[in-house]
Amino acid sequence: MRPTLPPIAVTAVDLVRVVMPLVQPFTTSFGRQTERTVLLVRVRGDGADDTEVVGWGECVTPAAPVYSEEFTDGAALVLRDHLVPALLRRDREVGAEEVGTRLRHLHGHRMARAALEVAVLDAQLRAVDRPLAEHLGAVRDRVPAGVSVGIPDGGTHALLEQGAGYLDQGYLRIKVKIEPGFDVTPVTALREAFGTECALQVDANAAYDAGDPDHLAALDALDELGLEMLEQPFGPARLRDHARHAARWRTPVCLDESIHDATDAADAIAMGACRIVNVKIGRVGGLAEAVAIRDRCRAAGAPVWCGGMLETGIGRAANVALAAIEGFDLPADASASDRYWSEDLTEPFHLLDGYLEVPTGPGIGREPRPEALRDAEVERLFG
Ligand code: OSB
Ligand code: MG
Repeated sequence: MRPTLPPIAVTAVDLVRVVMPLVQPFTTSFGRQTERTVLLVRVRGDGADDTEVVGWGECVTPAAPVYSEEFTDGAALVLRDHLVPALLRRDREVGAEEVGTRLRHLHGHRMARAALEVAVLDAQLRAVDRPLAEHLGAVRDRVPAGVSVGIPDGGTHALLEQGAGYLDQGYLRIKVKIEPGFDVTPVTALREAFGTECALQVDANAAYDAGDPDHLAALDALDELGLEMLEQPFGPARLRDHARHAARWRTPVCLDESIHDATDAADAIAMGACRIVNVKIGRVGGLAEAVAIRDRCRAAGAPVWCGGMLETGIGRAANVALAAIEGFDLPADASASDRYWSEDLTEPFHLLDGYLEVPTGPGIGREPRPEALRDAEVERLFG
């Protein structure tokens, strides 16, 4: 990342909430979602020559603390009462690095921080008319797209139907959400239906207990299926469980929930808890940390890939820019807009031969369509 962007003089920070219905329910081992309450951070400021710029960031928190401790109402509160005041207390001239340094004394709330970091960076980049991907050092103009398939209401049969649909559309790999009771049978069926024409991986979202012999038997059976990876079988803090079983499995373990920063990633790889790391801008507190994780993983020889949190076009634009940098060679959980929304908040992302195009406009290269914001709830945090 090039650190030379001029700061912006922030004139206002707003939280914008938009409720977005998903095109179909998304069920994981931690619950069933039918809509997302999208929390956007909007930063307004003056660039170097006093032109007004607006920057956007999407806070990827779920409504409830089911994926990690973070949840949307908590993120809104911590942004309002702590993060934004600490960022602007002494000086309203800021750059994205300040979101790291001025907030160093505050713990956690990485998704909230990340939204603020991306919004500030988006504004800075728009002020100098530079795309985020270029700023990050992108090495490709399109990124390979995977699709994350939730646990379907209709069981294995529905999973096969959905899988076939996504393969027809051209997705380059399928990730299936699993939980105890929905694992070996559906994933085996998918393997048998589509053979090895399709890269297949699974994500347990921490649903398995390494002390339960039935859980371990299911994971051992999945290990026979030649999957690309097994994502986060055990709890976020259960690194020793991951290491113990990863050593027996052929399938590489990928960690998602366990990895909060570059040190977590290096430690997890060093102890054998994973061989692959899922990088999410929100989960790790922003783009700077996401790039630092890439650096540490590369030094350790571990592949990384860009995960998703059912983002709208705002969050996806940042994800796709990140997925375009060196080291992000595996397909991202970045699907086309129509996989999530009947109408995205922004100009949509389309699947082209299994890829999403990296935005080329200034900043993240996407902004909410004004009509999409019409019914939004807006709260002023600063200015
Ligand atoms: O574990 O990767 C996950 C969505 C919400 C919370 C956690 C996860 C996910 C996904 C969605 O898998 C991926 C996407 O945005 O397409
Ligand atoms: Mg995951």
